[in-house]
Amino acid sequence: SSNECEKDEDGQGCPEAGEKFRMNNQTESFESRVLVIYTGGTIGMIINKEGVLAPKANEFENKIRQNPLMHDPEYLQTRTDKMDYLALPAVKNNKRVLYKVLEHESLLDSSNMTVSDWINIATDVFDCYAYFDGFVILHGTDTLCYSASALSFMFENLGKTVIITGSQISIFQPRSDGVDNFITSLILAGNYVIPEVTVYFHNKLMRGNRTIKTSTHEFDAFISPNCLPLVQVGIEIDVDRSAIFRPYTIDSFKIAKDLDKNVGILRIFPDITYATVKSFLDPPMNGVILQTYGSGNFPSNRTDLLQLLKSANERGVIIVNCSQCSRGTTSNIYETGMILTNCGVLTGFDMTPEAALTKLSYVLSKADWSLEKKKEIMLTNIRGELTSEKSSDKGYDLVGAVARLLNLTSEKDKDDLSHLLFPAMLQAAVMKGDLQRVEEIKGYGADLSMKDADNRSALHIACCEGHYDIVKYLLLNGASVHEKDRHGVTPLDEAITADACDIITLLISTGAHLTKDSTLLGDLLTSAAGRGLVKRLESFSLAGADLNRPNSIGMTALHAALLNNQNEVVQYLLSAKNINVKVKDRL
Ligand code: ASN
Repeated sequence: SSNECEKDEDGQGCPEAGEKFRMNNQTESFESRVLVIYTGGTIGMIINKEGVLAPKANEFENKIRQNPLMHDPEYLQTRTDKMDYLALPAVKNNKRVLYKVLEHESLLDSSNMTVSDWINIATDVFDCYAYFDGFVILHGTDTLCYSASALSFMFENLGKTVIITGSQISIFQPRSDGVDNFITSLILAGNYVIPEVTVYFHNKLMRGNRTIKTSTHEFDAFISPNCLPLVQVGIEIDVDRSAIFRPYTIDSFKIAKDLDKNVGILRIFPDITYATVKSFLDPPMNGVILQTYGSGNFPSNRTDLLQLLKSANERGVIIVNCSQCSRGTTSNIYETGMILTNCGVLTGFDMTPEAALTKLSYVLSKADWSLEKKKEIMLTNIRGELTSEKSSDKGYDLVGAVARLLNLTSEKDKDDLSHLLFPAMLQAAVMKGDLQRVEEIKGYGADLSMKDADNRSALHIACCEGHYDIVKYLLLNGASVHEKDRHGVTPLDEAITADACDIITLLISTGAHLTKDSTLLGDLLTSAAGRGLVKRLESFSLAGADLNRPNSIGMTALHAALLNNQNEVVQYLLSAKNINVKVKDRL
């Protein structure tokens, strides 16, 4: 729809805004890039002249640069390419995180956040999507759960890690909780592909749309009452990969910028008046989250209110029933719950009020969806925000069976075993091109996005071997196009090397993009042209490469083809779109 910003033709996001981050610098395979979007909040506040905490423009990055815990200036000094990023100090067994800070024009206490600020954040992520491995959003804690929930719905087919964090004490004060929240968020965003909007706070990474703020003063300010954390951080970083909610679509990253503001949360209390409920449901209200008692119960003797709900539903207002309790789900076990269903009120399962409200706002804005479809989506788990009754059937527990045989009992042992068994089984099946076997292995409880010791996933291998059907199956089952192996190779790089055009097209439709910096890409193009590899150049072009991209000495593919008498390549290049025949090399 017109309010969705899609990627431009070369797959590199909206160029004007993201252009400043185009990769003119080499990123090594042991490095990753993270964009930090600083929106305000206590985390960056400084005591002002009046003696109170407030955000101050153009101060955050300067102060961070002076803090050796957050920036290691020496690391980038040795580089010849004058990279002006910040570099996190080295962390054992992790990639070196290089990061940029994008500061919002007006820094906000998050109580001032509005829908338009969510759109600004979403647009920043979208514009810079191709240039970074992950994103960290610094945000005030007060409305952080609303923003996290809203962004989770606004981001469609998200493939990269987005972490929102903040703090209770400013990062510039000695007892700050912000230092760990910031540094660990950077480490997680730079090292793990967790394609969700998440919240990192006090040693836990939680699904954003599952969080609620529960404390005004404790460092442990957020909980995820109905969903275990995705990552627990202690001495080790313990990622629960099976808990990650992945997109199961062949579609690229988009943002939905239109949210319906005519929504609200109505908390029921004893003796709430007819007038209050009536005025709440009156036009222009389009959607209401009803916060009811316990497991979704409503006073069944209030026929006056029930009639109001019924007629609002008949007018097309979507009403969703969520509990006032944070833990647990709404259900129809009592008569006092069932009566709401009879009035057309939808169950909200275990959604938080923030998630339910922002989801409703997102769903209502979809002009091309029918009212029936909007209601159906409200009942469906679309971003991991609810646990419905239809929980997935895990199938045969292969790891459990092998663990019993080997007398392995702890969860840690079983987890290690699954990381040994499944990647090996999957790789053997994928190598053979045996899709049926891959499906069987999934039935044994395998997470198809698991990686081996070299960080290679089943998708890498399927691309490298050119098995289109398996690539498609893996993508439809949550495999990530953004995972890089130990050498920084992506599934798209593999498909290019295999000249598998159909796979390249499929990966691009799923949001894959080239990750090589400009000159490295130029080197690859000139090398292919010099060797007469027309097909390879076609593959690069299909993957979004500009065939004019020069190599390190300013030579293009056309130069290399002419120099090496590769006539077929010359003909191909001259017939290609937008080839520049006038470009001069450095000599
Ligand atoms: N009032 C602050 C905010 O939400 C609270 C915080 O960040 N801890 O911006």
